[in-house]
Amino acid sequence: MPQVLILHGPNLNLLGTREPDVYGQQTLADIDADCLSHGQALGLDVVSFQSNSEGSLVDRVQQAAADGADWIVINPAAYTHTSVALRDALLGTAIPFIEVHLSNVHAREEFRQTSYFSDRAVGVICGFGAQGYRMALDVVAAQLKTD
Ligand code: CA2
Repeated sequence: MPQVLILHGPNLNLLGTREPDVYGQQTLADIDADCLSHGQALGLDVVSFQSNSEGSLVDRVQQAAADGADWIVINPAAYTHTSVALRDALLGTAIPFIEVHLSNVHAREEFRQTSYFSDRAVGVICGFGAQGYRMALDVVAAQLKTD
């Protein structure tokens, strides 16, 4: 079964506890459970990982390459706008990835409109809340069919 790693960046462990108007009411556990079941329905082996630490996210990307992961779906959170290290890790693996954001970053502060990932992502989904992760998995399944 194709392996998909879902990576969540810093502070996303707080989902559902604060700022529900911006990020929705679902917890990260809710989102991960939904991704797991949606992935199963699509024939995908979905594994999720969240960290507040840049180095741990880099390590997890490198591990995904060693494990032979087929796709990565990543919400780098604040690291979207800062992390050359995480970008380099992703490019170093050559695993195709989709960038997801819960909020519409283009309708927010100017600094959120710079991404260290978008130019190398297969695609970017933002503004659809937790639904964005499902959409990303749908794309992965469709792309795998055409491979
Ligand atoms: O919209 C997104 O998904 C973001 O990646 C979320 C990041 C933000 O820095 C990006 O610009 C856009 C922030 C995640 C923080 O999540 C929280 C959730 C609940 C309470 C507090 C923070």
